[in-house]
Amino acid sequence: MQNDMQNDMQKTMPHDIPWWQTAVVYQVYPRSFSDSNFDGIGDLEGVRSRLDYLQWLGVDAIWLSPMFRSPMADFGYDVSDYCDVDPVFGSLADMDALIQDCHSRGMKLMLDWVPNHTSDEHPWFVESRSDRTNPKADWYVWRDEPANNWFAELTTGQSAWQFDEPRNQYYLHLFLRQQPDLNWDNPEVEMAMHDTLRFWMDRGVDGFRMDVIHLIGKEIDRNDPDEAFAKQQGHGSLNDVAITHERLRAIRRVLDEYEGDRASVGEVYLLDEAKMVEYYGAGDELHLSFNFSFLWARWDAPALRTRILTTLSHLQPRGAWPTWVLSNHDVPRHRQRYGGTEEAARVAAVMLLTLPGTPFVYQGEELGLIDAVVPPEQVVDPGGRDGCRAPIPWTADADHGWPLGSWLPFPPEADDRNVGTLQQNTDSILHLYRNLLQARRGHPALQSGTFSMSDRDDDVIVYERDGGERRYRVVLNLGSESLAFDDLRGATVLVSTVPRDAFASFDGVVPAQSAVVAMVP
Ligand code: TEU
Ligand code: CA
Repeated sequence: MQNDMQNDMQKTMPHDIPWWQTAVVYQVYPRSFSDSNFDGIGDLEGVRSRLDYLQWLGVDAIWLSPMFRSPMADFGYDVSDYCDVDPVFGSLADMDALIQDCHSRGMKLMLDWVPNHTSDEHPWFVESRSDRTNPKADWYVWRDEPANNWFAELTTGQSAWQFDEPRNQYYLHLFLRQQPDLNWDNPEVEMAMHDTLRFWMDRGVDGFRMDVIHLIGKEIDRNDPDEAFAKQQGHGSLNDVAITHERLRAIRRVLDEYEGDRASVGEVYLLDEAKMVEYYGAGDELHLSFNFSFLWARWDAPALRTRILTTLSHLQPRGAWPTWVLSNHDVPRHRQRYGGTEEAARVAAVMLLTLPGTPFVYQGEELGLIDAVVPPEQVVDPGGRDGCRAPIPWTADADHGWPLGSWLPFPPEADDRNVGTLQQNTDSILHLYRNLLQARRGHPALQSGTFSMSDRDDDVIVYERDGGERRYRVVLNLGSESLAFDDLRGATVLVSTVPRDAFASFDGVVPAQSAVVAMVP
């Protein structure tokens, strides 16, 4: 084992570790999770009714994608009131009940704060666009001419500037034109947005996933030299300016006004670990940041080893805590990206849940889902992301727990890949996720032990987590040949992606396309 990736994560005893470091966070995309009133759209009561399931699975925290009031041009990422719940999802009273029920089960709840832009139906924008002198005139980014060459996301090759009457000016929108960018250079905007955080922390939420948080600082009156290259994806993944860090420190101070480790995880959509890590600041900006370089890595052992080691080499010297994410509501599900086999999805689950840092599980990945095939007439997302947002199949019945249908078609194989069916089969991928979550709780070294990766150049990723008293070896065999580890003969296997005879002693052999977590004898 190489020792160069050792870190001092384990030096803190488990009880000193904040919840967001040991937790497994489960992303709920509320439209597609569970529908309580049978209008075909998931809702807050639906989430609440499934907390038994999430507790059975063993997750520690929920990140709830936006449930704020919204015209739904971007399915909730276009907010028209940060301090209310959209009627399609329920009411503020439903949110209070959800927060309380999570807490009574020892689960944390994080909301999805959308600070870069509002909906064009937000009263702030309605006022701002009405003329050039109203009190909100400077709350958005207005110019007489497009101030730069930036492209919008979620549309192909569309300018990020939209002409608007009656101001006879252009406004900036890095996403849809129904999502005007807020002007964070205006201190009134910054204060108003801080108050939206306080509103929810007063109601008890434990933290926030912060949507495209690296965009709240911009150098607007400047062309981007790489923009032509970025035409297909938009300006977002190129934007990285110093002022954002000052604003993140101010946001951190708002979180720190509250008791109880209120946490932030930023969607820093920069495909470069060295840039991404800056958003942790000196421990005074984000608590956690997503890591899209890892998410987009190929299912290939050398590529993954490189991304893991690169990530840790940037984070560890700063004491920044890593996150690991394979799927979310914006990208094709990872089983699909990794070639479609369940074997790969199982090995990926072991990797996700044993790397050093906070793992995020996207609803449905524990069922091994791939994306729904959405026929052209059923496409609703302008960004082409409907497939990964398909509703969760709860039962093997024809309606899969959505009695009057659902807003999107079900994923493939829903007759077999549904919660009810997989719960009954202890060899299922769902039970694998559950076993991994149990193993993390029973063996805290898997949460916060040191990490060291074996130096190899084959199709197998091998690393150890060391808790001081016990060492655990994780073997991820992505290759096509089985591999024998002599020193693991007789070891206790905590988790295996292939069924094993519980009474037989471990022979140290890890078959092709499989993974184990073993206690080193
Ligand atoms: O996503 C930001 C983001 O980087 C995506 O737009 C990504 O580039 C795109 O989905 C291609 O994969 C966040 C939210 O997660 C997304 O759902 C929103 O649409 C977007 O911000 C705007 O709020
Ligand atoms: Ca509903």
